[in-house]
Formats: sequence, structure tokens, C-alpha cells
Amino acid sequence: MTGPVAADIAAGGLSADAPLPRHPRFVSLEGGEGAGKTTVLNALREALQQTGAEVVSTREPGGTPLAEQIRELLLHPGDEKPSAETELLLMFAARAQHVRGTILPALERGAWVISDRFTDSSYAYQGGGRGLDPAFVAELERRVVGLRPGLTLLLDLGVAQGRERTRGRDLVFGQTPDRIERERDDFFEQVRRAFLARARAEPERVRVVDASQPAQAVADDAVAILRLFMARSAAEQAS
Ligand code: Z5A
Repeated sequence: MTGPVAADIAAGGLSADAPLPRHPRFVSLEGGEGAGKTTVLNALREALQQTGAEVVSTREPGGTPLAEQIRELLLHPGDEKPSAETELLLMFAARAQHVRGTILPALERGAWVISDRFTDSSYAYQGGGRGLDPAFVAELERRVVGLRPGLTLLLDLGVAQGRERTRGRDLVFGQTPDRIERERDDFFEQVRRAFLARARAEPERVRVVDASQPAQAVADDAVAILRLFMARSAAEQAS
């Protein structure tokens, strides 16, 4: 691992007052369950590949073999229920591995990275949903992550509609909901509010997409936002 971001992380994190760098080839997808991140991820990957770019698509929790094992612990922990703090620390343990093992190496060789979820999910689920202090999340983000995506697409959808979609998918594929999917609606309402608050706080990075539209319209909106973002980044680099 080389480069300025890697060096800052290796040195124990960025200083408390330094804003976290946003990487212009790093895109994350966020939203509640059933928002349609899979379809959008495929559309973004295709749009980027058409420009000749190498694209690494990945997900959280997960994205390396060890981080995928941590995902399994998080979503299917057996009879022992993890505390909110355990859940947060496991999310960041997986993310620490993901950033170092997959994301930074890809960015450093010039590839684009699209991640199905990243740190905004920890602010929304463990901060908003579980009620943990966002300052605790921010401290972990600064010490073990050290970067933010250049662009985050927040696929916003009502909780009931999201549940209906995942129920439909689970019926088709014979899946059962995981530990987090089994949470009550008010948990997911808090998660949604926390995501929208992040979009209001960082409107340039976090762009909200209306995910209640038909899948093709959601994907088209997402690709249009990506193209605008690429054009703006190119213009900034040229100036
Ligand atoms: N989590 C956390 O708590 N903290 C963290 O820091 C991180 C994660 C990183 C990950 O599990 C869980 O971890 C997640 C948050 C938590 N828990 N929840 N809930 P996951 O990756 O398995 O769960 P997910 O990210 O929520 O995936 P999902 O429910 O599958 O959502 P999705 O990927 O956005 O949905 P999809 O599979 O693309 O679409 C769902 C269904 O809807 C499918 O049948 C589609 O065909 C259909 N669909 C999609 N778009 C449309 C439209 N536009 N119209 C109609 N139907 C549609």
C-alpha cells in the first residue's frame, strides 16, 4: 500500500481537524434494504467500462476473503446477539481490511471502485438505527478508513416499499431475512432519516436518487449523475 492516503492511515489516521480526502474514482451506493443497489451498480459499471476504465465492484460488509468472513459473523451470528458496539467495531474491522486489501490497491493502479455500501452505512445503521454516538463513528472513520468516496448515490425509498421488494426477492430465491433485515420498521425509519441527514450535510458528495421509480429510470438517473460528476472532476483537473 503506497500513496498519501495509505501513508496517513499507516501513521495512525488523519489528524482530528483534517477533512477526509474524497477520491474522485471512488463511488459508493447507499440506501435502505430493497433500494435497488444491485441494478444501479451494474449500470454504473457498464457506463464506466464504456469509457475504457478498469472497474472494481465490491461490497460492504465484505470485499476481501477475511472481510466476507466478518460479514457472515455480522449477518448470521448464531444465538448470541452482538451489542451495538460489537456490531460497529466488526463493521469497521471488515472495512479496515476492505480499504487496505481491495479499495486502495485498485485506486492506486488507476481503476474505478464502486462499493455497494461504505462508511455512510455505519453512520446510518449503527448511528441512526442503533443510536450510537456519531462522533464515535467519525473517530473510527478517521483512524481506520481515512478517505471518503468522491461520489455517493443515496437510493432513497420508503421503508414499506423496500420491504415489499425484498420479500418478493426472498420468495423467488427461497432466502430468509438476515439478522439486520429482521429489525422493526422504526429502526429502518431511523436509518433512512440518518442517510438523508448525511445527504443534507454533504450535498456535493451525497446525491439522492428517487428509488421508488421503475428500475430503468433509477439506473438512468444514477448514470446521469455519474457522468456529470466525471465531467466536473475532469474540468477541475484541467483548471
Ligand atoms: N450494514 C450496516 O449496518 N452497517 C454498515 O456499516 C454496513 C452495512 C456497511 C448488508 O446486507 C447489511 O449490513 C445491510 C446494512 C448493514 N442490512 N440491511 N438491511 P446486504 O448487503 O445483504 O443488504 P442490503 O445492502 O440492504 O441489500 P438489499 O436488501 O438486497 O438491497 P439492494 O441491494 O439495494 O436491493 P436489490 O437486491 O438490488 O433489489 C431488491 C429487490 O428489488 C430485487 O428483487 C430487485 O429486482 C427489486 N428491485 C430493484 N429495484 C427495483 C425497482 N426500481 N422497482 C421494483 N423492483 C426493484
